[in-house]
Amino acid sequence: MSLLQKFTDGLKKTSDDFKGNINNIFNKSKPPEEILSDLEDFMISSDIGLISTEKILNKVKEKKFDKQLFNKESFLKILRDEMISILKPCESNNLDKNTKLQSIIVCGVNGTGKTTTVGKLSKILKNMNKKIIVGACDTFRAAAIDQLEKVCNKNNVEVFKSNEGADPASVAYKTMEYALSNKFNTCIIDTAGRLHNKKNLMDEFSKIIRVIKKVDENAPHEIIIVLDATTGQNAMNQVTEFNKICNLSGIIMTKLDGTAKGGVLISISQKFKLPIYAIGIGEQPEDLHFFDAEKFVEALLR
Ligand SMILES: Nc1nc2c(ncn2[C@@H]2O[C@H](COP(=O)(O)OP(=O)(O)OP(=O)(O)O)[C@@H](O)[C@H]2O)c(=O)[nH]1
Ligand SMILES: [Mg+2]
Repeated sequence: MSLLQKFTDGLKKTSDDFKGNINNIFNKSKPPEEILSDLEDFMISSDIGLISTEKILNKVKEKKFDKQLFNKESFLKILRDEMISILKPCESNNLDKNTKLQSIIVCGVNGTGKTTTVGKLSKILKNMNKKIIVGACDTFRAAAIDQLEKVCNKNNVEVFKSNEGADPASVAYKTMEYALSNKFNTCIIDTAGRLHNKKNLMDEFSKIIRVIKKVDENAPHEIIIVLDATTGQNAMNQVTEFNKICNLSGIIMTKLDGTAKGGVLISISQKFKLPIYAIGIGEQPEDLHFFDAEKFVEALLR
């Protein structure tokens, strides 16, 4: 199956929502002002974000509602061009920084899909012939360590673990040491879900970052926040809050298959301009893909 087909299947809910709304707006004959106001409502409720919505509306207005010029097709063209111009600069698959040991910390609030994403990502990197180790730094629950081992073992990816209740920073440190001395190419650290307003948990997260610098002063090479698309605009706050603690280097957005709120990727890109490394469009190990702006937009507006 082509990547476009996978994106199309995965983004079906958002795409159906987009299509349905746009068709409704243009199906009835209405005064231009009403069309404009409906388009504004549609774009805001689709999580495209205020700034992008405004930009698109201005471009639409430039067409002055000449009936010959302004129709669904010309609106779709403006929307497509604007989405690509926002998303394209955020497209990145540069997770191979060519260092001796690439270290990647994965963070986010509870249940966004971090652990499953670590499993999926390790599969992708393994297929790129990388020697990968994953650190089980969510030590709150034994089940979290078991879950990580399960998703990694499927792909023959080694997991470095300690016991339940161990200090996550110490597990991260030991994982890095082990990775360096055993010549791994990539070290991915899975962390526990944490709410940004829980100071002790955020302090613990800072400690993980601090401690691995003792093994490699350039570490971590990446701090990736995993966001759940179904949370819509709340994902924006999560990026803001985690960014206060660390320098996030990129985003992975999961569960784009489970929501009609896929437009949130556009407002996030517009606001933070962080690389989007990958998107999750399903629960299976192969359902994580490097982000491709054109294919994403094409699937959304197909
Ligand atoms: N539909 C869908 N489900 C996903 C996707 N990514 C993850 N999930 C599901 O989301 C649920 C939570 O995933 P986890 O990987 O355990 O999330 P987590 O962030 O590690 O959770 P905590 O460690 O408890 O914070 C699981 O049921 C996953 O299968 C996705 O792209 N699409
Ligand atoms: Mg987890």
